Amino acid sequence: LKRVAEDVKAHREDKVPWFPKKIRDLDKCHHLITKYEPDLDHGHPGYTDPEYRKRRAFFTDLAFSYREGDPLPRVEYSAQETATWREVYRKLSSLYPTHACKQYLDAFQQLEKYCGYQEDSIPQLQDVSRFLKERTGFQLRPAAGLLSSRDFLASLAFRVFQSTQYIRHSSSPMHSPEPDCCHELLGHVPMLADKEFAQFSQDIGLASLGSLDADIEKLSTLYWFTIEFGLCKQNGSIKAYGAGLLSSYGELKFALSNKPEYKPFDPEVTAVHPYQDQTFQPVYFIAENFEDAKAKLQSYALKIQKPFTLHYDPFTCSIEVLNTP
Ligand code: HBI
Ligand code: FE
Repeated sequence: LKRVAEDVKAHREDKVPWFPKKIRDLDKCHHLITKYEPDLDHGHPGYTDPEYRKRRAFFTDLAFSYREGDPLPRVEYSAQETATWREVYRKLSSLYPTHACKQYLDAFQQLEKYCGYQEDSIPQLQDVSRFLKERTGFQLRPAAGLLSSRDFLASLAFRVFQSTQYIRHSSSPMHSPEPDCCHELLGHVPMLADKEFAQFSQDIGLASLGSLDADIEKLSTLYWFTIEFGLCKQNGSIKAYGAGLLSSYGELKFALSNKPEYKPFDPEVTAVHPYQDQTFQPVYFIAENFEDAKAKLQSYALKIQKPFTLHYDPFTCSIEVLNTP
């Protein structure tokens, strides 16, 4: 009996990775994947631009000194940065009416009306976060760059979206190897204002808490083919809801052309499908609608083996751990 108890204890201590239990714990969820950064990636358009790298160091400091509860830092963007935003905003917003799903279009209109979305200035994370909090309870916190999947997904469990605040290099307005504020503000933010989509995002986050690396990998792949590159059916046609599509002029057109392959969204299949982060996706997964995608994801999440059950308490924004062995 003692032996069994020790095994259970060992299982608990060795096999369950640490995870945040309260929103303040997200201060520890900031591990970066640095391979696409301008200081390290020789192919980055900012690699040979010391000014850009200096500017990026400023944003890195802002993100790393942020603590839960601080006001989101407001940034004064340069004329060059604003010009990059303008070009991205103009090109992309010309495609949205025909390519984006209706949830996106509704939210985008609201963001233009109430949140300062326009081509002449980059919206402030603080204003956007306040807007989202009123709609779906989602809030933003500044991130220094591409975060580890585990940390990034964990924050979604608390309806916190870790958002970069810097903008891509001016020499390459139509493409960025890393997430930047164009990707976050034009790709992610409008969808996070939709209730159903917000719940879907939080559910992926909750499923990730305390999961083993192999399950984190599958959840990241699900995240990739839905939140980043998802398509959905709408009134008999196919529309985009994924942020990677809605922030990429080239891929948004490609995804809705007759070139790629389409498959129905099915978590079991989608979670193990190989994906591309260097070129356009050869395959996209189509959701019937968000309610259906959410139900399918929830039954997938129930099958992830964990030695406890988790409950999110929305009043305290914390995780309750139940039935530990
Ligand atoms: N980090 N800052 C940031 N933004 C993302 O969109 C993001 C991330 N890390 C991982 C990630 N997305 C996904 O590709 C999954 O691995 C979760
Ligand atoms: Fe993203």
